[in-house]
Amino acid sequence: MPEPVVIATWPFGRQAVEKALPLLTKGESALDAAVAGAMAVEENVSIRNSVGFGSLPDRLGRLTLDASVMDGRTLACGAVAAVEHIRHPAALARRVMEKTPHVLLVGEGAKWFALQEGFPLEQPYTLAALREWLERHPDLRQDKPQPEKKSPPEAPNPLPDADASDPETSRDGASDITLRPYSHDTVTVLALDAKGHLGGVCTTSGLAYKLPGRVGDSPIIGAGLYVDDTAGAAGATGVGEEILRIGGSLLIVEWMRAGKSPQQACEMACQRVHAAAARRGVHPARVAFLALDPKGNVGAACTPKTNFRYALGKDGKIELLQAREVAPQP
Ligand code: SD4
Repeated sequence: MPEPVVIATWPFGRQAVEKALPLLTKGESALDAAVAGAMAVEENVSIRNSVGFGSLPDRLGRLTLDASVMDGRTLACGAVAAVEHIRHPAALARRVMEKTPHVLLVGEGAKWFALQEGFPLEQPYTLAALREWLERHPDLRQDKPQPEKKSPPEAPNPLPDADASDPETSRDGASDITLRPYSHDTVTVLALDAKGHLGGVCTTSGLAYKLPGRVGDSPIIGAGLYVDDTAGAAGATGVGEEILRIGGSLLIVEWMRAGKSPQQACEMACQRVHAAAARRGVHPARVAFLALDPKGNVGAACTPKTNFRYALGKDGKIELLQAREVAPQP
């Protein structure tokens, strides 16, 4: 049987790994360990750039959360999107998986279900997060790009972070959405347990300053997360629109099923993101992928300038590793 392994996105994912690894070592299931790890990160309101309560709200100041869970043994999965006032969307997603015949509940319906299940409604805002939200608000920034006068008028600009002085976000060849370091908001946790089963969780507050109602990849099974004992587990972080466009996590799992290593599969997914951006004539956005195969091999890759780091727990040790940046093929 394989040694337990757990990986989680971003340096704050270390908290998830610190929680999950001892549970795996004690023989708990991959799904239980991954959910416990994700909840430890959701719990921490001081990680403003992370997930859950205390993170940066949407354009109008509402904090809405998304999460998904998947069990590699059975392909059982559950998710919630755009849910407010629930501290642990990962636990709620698991409850959707276990207690309903559905996969995804959204908004008020997800909140109603949470109440039925005994989850308390809580106040998700911290003063520190609200202060930062106001200071960095893209609609209030002095240097924000001035809209060109065009007719007919364009749809509301979905660029939360456009910056006229940044060649990547200036109008010429801009990414659709560019993430600033402070708007990283997702922990994806993938675990392999001592019985050889895989489990995964993805939980997020989405992009800071997102348009109200916007949902990214994280609660979409196959985009932000996919887990199958017979092939591997994959998860994503970064600009969800790019991950959704290519069905990132399922794609990686299917490449592993076809014989690619987790590392090769993550790099191929980055190339797919580049190809999709090239077809729209834009710079590739910042995205990152993590993968874990049923033998415990790990892969991680990201698009340029993403500076993606992840936490790995294995053999009783926890490390923070830098993922390989994949440039577009000429
Ligand atoms: C989303 N993928 O909602 C998430 C955000 C994220 O680092 O991962 N930020 O698009």
